[in-house]
Amino acid sequence: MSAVIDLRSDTVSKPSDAMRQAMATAEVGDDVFGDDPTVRALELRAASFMGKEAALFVPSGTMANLLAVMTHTRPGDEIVLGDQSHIFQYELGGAARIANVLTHPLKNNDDGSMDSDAVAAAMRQENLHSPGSTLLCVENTHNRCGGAALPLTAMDALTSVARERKVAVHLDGARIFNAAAALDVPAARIARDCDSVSFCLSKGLGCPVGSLLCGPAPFIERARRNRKLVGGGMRQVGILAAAGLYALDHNLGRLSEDHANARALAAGLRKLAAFRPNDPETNIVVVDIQQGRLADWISAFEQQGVLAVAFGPQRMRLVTHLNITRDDVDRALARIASIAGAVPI
Ligand code: TLP
Repeated sequence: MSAVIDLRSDTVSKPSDAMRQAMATAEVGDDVFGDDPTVRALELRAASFMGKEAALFVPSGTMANLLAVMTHTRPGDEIVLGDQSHIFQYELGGAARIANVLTHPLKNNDDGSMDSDAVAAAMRQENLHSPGSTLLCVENTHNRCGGAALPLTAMDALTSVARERKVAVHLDGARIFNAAAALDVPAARIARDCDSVSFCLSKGLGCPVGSLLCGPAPFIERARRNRKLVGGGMRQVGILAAAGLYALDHNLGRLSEDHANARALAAGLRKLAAFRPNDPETNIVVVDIQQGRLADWISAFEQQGVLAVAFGPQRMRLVTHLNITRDDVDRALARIASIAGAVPI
């Protein structure tokens, strides 16, 4: 069979030879002692990209979000977040299990935002009976909302409600550079009024591993202790940080290619009666299945060498990334059309 086209996630992207070369030659030291110059360089770089004072290198986006929740809150507090957010949907309830906070989910709108009046109404003052809300979590781009880039007006409405209530804001910016490319603004503008922001190196940026949590220096120092608490202190990890530095230098400018490829993929799928795809703003295509069963489609795709994941009872997700070319998209569409049995509409 011809080469598999893996659209399950941008996390499947592999480090390039040039990135591996940068990793192999990285200067390293024991980062728990603060001795790794490459990690320090990456943390400075990340903070400056996000317009924050400091940053912390962590193994995963999940750990970055967990540390943000642990560091912004005290056990027994409440956090307000989207019902479709990664923190609520996909992090095994770490906020509740490890940070010991209540999670108060509110409906995510299709554009990934939440209604700011609903957020204001949900936020509670601590009293004898009620926990206090101390953190609002926002996600941009929004994964389950089809990679939507939250408009700045929506970000600003949410951060101003939180500021009025003296509630901190954490932005899960796992794919913030995709949002920045789609909105045509610097990532720092998106994160401007958020107290902390995390982003991932291991998705659209093509690194094998790693995320950064960014925020004020005292917050990052407390997060560093929490990272040690959950076992995330790493040693000669400059080898991984070097991949991050390489990606920030070389892989940001090309994200709009992934977005164009996602649009082409969605346009092709839209011609087949069985599928109703979103209008992707970034690199995530979500497809509502109109005919047949999702599981059957996923295995039929797989037999043709096209990999996708289930993303709801009758919804599939396909993600473009730096190992997917426009030719791969065309090949994937041809393979899908060959099994669709559907007449173009
Ligand atoms: N998302 C993964 C899966 O977990 C769903 C994916 O394939 O998209 N925030 C957001 C918005 C994410 O999409 C993800 C990963 C994370 C956080 C967690 O990052 P990792 O996988 O590094 O823990």
